[in-house]
Amino acid sequence: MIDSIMQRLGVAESLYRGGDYAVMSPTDGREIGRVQLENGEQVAARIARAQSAFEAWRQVPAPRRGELVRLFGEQLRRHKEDLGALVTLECGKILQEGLGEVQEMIDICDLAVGQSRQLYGLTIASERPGHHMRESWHPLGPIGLITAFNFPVAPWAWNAALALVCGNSLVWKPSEKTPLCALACQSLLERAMAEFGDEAPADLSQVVIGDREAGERLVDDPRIPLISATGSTRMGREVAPRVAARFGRSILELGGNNAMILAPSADLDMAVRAILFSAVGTAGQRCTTLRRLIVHESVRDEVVERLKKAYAGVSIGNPMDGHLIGPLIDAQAYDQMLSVLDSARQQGAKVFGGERQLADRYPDGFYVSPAIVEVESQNALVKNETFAPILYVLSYRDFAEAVALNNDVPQGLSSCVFSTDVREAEAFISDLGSDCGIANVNIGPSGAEIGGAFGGEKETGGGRESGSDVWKSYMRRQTNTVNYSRELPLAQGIKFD
Ligand code: UN1
Repeated sequence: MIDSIMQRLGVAESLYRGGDYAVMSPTDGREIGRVQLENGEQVAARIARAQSAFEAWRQVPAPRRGELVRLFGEQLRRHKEDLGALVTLECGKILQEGLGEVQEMIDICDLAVGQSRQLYGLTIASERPGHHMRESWHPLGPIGLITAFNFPVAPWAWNAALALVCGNSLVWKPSEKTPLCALACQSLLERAMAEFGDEAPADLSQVVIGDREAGERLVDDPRIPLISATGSTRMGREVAPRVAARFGRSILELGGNNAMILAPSADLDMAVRAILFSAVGTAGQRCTTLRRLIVHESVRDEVVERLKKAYAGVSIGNPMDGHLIGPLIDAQAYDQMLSVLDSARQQGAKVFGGERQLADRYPDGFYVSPAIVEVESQNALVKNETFAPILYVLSYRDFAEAVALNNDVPQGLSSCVFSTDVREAEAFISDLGSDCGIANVNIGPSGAEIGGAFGGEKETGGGRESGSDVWKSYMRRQTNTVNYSRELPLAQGIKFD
């Protein structure tokens, strides 16, 4: 199956069979490819080529650059099924979600095409007669992209589509767990480039398959003015100071510990459906996964009962076969989940679910039933992000206490409230409400649309990707003052003669 998919996506066999680094499918633990890891020298050579590509690409008018992204979007539409299936095979999310991820890529391409005609600045009133002042935006340089296994294609596309229309070249280091998806995206982009013609330089976009050494080389290179990295807070803690040390910029999209406040006035049917999708979808491996349910004490028992029923009915199995929950990425993720659940039990929490599934059928695939963990307080375990389907349940009495619990974690990505009380809903998204980058009302915390800015505060890293005015992050801002008079008045009223 992998060969026919890769063939249709245009990836040469030598790229995914030739190397000595094995790529496993989490669906059954079997090898689906072998790639070659690149060393630091090879990465440095790529960066040099990216620099030349940037110098050519920035000369192409922005709306023309948009045309390349439009063609790329067409390729994605044409190959949505194959790329979605590859995402499923390589990272284990269910096919519906694999396709959804490709849809996010298509959507961001559409947004970027429109944006390519709107890279506009400002005109600003000058204090001096006969002067114009304005602000303009210029291409930035080769952009370094680092992405995680759980969303192997969409976050790259959020960055790439915008960075390309903004006139930049790309060097992408995907997770070592999902290199085949990256090779496939690169191949589709190259097809779009071939259709587009000579204006697109050959090394406009490159993929670095590598490990830590390759990543460090990219992060430390002063020719890369911006690093956009998606991954764990631990990764961000290493990347951010290294980039800052050379005065580079970074966009960081790191860990989340996303909560839902469930108020007594809420539509409970809707809330239970939202919890199910956001807590167990993607087997709990989204950065926006619902990890904490802060439920009013008056509805707690009813909600937990309904959730247990819903959890018991959810089908777990091979993500290609129409189930709702696929496997965890690997044995390490499974061990991590187990050890967290053990600690929770030792601390007196009530644990439901969290057992290995289908071990007979898939001895090397790590399927688990999603877990509900009822805790007394928001302790250290709850404050830590475990990348697995564990939903902690906490209860509250008054709304201010619930908001305080929502905010009392180190991460600040996504959050939501389910309430039909307009005062609570508005308070939650007010200055005094949720401290997260995303705060929703009567919608779960995951599954954001690309039109909004995506990212979060505190240990989530502060970066924003996708929609809104995020394109500005991929450009450099310039303030221009033009004197069209015959005088030379100085600012601040200074006389200098
Ligand atoms: C991630 O898990 O890294 O909001 C990104 C969502 C998706 C993106 C998740 N649009 O869940």
